[in-house]
Amino acid sequence: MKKRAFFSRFISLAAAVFTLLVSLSQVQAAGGTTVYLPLISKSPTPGLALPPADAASARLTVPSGFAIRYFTTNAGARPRLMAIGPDGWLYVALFDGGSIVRLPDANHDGLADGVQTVLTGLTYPHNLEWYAGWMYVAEGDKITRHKDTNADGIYETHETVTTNIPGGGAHITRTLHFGPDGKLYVAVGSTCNACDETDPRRAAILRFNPDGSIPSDNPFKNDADTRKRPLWAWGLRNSVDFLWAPNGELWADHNGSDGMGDNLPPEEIIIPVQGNHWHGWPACYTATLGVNTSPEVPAPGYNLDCAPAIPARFTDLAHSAPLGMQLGAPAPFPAAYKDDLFVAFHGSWNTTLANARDCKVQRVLIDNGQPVGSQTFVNGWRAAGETCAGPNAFGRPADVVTNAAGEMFISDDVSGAIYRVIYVGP
Ligand SMILES: [Ca+2]
Ligand SMILES: [Ca+2]
Ligand SMILES: [Ca+2]
Repeated sequence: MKKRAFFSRFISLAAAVFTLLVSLSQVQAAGGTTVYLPLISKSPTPGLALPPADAASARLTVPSGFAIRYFTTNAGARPRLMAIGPDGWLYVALFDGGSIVRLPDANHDGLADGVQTVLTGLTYPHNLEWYAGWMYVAEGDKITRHKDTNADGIYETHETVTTNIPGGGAHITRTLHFGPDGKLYVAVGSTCNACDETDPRRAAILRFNPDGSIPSDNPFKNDADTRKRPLWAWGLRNSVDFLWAPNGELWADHNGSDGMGDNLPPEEIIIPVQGNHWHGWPACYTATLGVNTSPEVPAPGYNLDCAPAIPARFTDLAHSAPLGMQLGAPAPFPAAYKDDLFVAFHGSWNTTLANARDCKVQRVLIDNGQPVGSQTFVNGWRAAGETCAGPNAFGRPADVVTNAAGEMFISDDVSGAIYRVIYVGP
């Protein structure tokens, strides 16, 4: 399920359980046991708890009125994409740890109470999402789903959804999300920097039924090559994250090719993905920086007609490396942020220092449902005189999510930290 759908569902849930909170709290006090309360602040009007200043707040910059702190300094081995669970708590995929962890904040002090492992034995889990009572996990070469059958918080029932996902190659992360059509979409990056792929599932977004079967309206559902049957959209070199905009469009980001210098191609931040269409890579790219309305142009060494390629609608500087995305940040974030897109930029590793791209969280301003510009939201991980891959980096953002209470979480797949950003006032 899409993150935003969780929010609207959680808002209803939060309202429904609000009157139960007092009795739940009493149960917790009397029994001395851990009760996972819904995520509603206990702090005085109306703000969320702000922990004391720490190394993260000393180092990282946020816009005026916001504050950032560690939520945890160590979530585990290589945290990547995150999701807010049906219980309201933050869940994180540990790519190198092979596990999913939960970080509750039951005492609402703005700090994770601990790191609870809820699922282990996974192979390169990169993200997770709930659908119809199952936690779906995108592993390196398959999609699996898991259930907490006895409601103890541990996911002990496991099923393989599909193995029709290629593993390995230059891009080894896989990302899944459920669309508003109830279908399971899976992004698979390219095997290479720039090449003509032989496996139709590479540099593509695939589409399955929730049980892993092929939807009857997939464009290649009867193809003799069974690998091609889940193919939905292609020409996407490495769409590390994607989501659905309120107008129903599928928006994917995409990490552009290397080897074209520091400034080409612009990173495609919002690609309005269309099923049964090509999106340019490797032969074409979107050349405009920022808001784009032009067709794609040929990449060096190619002279294909780029007119059929679906261009990006919004781009940012080459080598920014957009990863996880979040659309929307509810109050107490100011209303101006409500509809905006937040993107974790991993930053550059192979640019010249003069053109080093910061590892940061970027805010793409959305007006009337469309991107109109972008600005830095959180920055400061990169060390002076280095790229983001340098040895002195403070870390490197991999994903950003917000919950219904207006808390933003940022995962850091280098330091292992999770940060929390809240709005504290003008
Ligand atoms: Ca806490
Ligand atoms: Ca269980
Ligand atoms: Ca493109």
